[in-house]
Amino acid sequence: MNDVFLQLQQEALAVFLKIQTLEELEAARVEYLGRKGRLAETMKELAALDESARRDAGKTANDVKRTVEASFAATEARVVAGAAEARQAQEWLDVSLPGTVPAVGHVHLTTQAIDEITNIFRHIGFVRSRHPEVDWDYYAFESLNMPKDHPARDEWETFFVGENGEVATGEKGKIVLTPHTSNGQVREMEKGELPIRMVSIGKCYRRQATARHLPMFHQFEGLMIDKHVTVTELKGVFDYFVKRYFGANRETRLRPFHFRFTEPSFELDISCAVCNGTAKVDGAKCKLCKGGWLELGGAGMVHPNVLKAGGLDPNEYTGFAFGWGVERTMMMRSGINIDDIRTLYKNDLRFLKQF
Ligand code: FA5
Repeated sequence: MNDVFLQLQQEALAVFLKIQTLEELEAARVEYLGRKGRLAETMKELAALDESARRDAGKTANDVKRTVEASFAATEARVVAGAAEARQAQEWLDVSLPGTVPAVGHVHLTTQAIDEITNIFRHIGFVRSRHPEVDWDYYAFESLNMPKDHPARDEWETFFVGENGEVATGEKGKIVLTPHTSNGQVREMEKGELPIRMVSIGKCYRRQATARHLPMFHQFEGLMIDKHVTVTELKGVFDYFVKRYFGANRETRLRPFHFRFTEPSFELDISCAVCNGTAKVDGAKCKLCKGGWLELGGAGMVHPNVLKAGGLDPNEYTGFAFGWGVERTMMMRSGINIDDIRTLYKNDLRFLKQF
C-alpha cells in the first residue's frame, strides 16, 4: 500500500511540474486532491487493511497528502503569477500615446442663428416663448382679424392636417401646420401676464418651394404689449436688432404694407448680401433678391381686434408685433452668401461643415 501512495505522489508531482495554465491547474486539483480525487479514493482502501498495516500505510498516506498539497500550492502560485504577467503584457496600455479624437459635429446653421437671435432680444428684455407648430386655424387666422373664408388667408398657402382628404377639426377650428409664428400672439395674451415682451421662434410650413421659399422654415415673432407702446418703440427695436445682427454697413428700408392683424403695418427690407444691393451678380440678375433688396419680414402695431381676441382692452393697452424669417435673416448677413435657400436643408456636409 505504501508503494501505491508513493507512486501516486511521484505521478502527481510530475504532472504539477508540467502545468502552464489555470485550466490545467484546476483539472489537476480535481484529479489528485478533489473530494473524489485519486488521493481520496486511494485513502478509502486503507479501511480494508488490518490494523498494523493500516497504521503504517496511514502514516505514509498522510505524508504523501501533505507533500502533494504543498507541491500543488507552489504550482498554483507559479501558474497564477504567470497568468497575471501574461495578462499584463497583453493588456499593457501606453497612456502617453495621443488619444483618438472623437468626431464632434456642431449645431446647424439655423440653430446657431436662433440662439444668436434669442440672445440679442434677451438683452432688451424679450423672453423666448414657444407656441404650437400644429394649431387651430383660430390662432393662425381668426384671432388675427382674418375671419373664416377671408381671402387674406390665401397668402399663407397653408397645409391643413387631416385624413383621407378630410381636414381635421377641433375645439377651435381646423387643424393646420402653422404658416407663421403669429399664432403665438393671442396665445401669449391669453396667459394674462402683462406687460408682454416675447420672442417666439418656431417652425412654419407653407406650400412653397423655390430659391427663396422653403416648405418648412423658421420665423421669429416679436410681441411687445404694454400701456403707451408706440411706433417709436417698434422702430427702436428694429434699429437695435439690425445693428446687433447685421452690423452698421447694411442698409434698411421701411415700407408701408398691409397685414390684417396690424395697423399701421410695415415691411422691413435689408440690402441683399449676395449682390450688395446692386441686383446683379457677374452681369446676371441676382438669383436671390432680383432687385437688390430682401424683405426681412413684416411688422406693425397690434390691431385692436387682435388685442380684444387676447382679452385686452385696446383703450388701455397697445403694442407692436413683428415676424421675420430666420433663414432669410441669416442669409442676408454677409459671409453667408448662398443663392438658393434650399441649400440649407439638403444635408450636404460639404456645405454644412463650413459654418
Ligand atoms: C408673416 O408671416 C407675418 N405673420 C409677419 C408679421 C408678424 C407681420 C407680426 C406683422 C406682425 P410674411 O408672410 O411676409 O409675414 O412672412 C414673414 C417672413 O417669413 C418673410 O419675410 C420671410 O422672411 C419669411 N418667409 C415667409 N415664407 C417663407 C418661405 N416659404 N421660406 C422661407 N422664409 C419664408
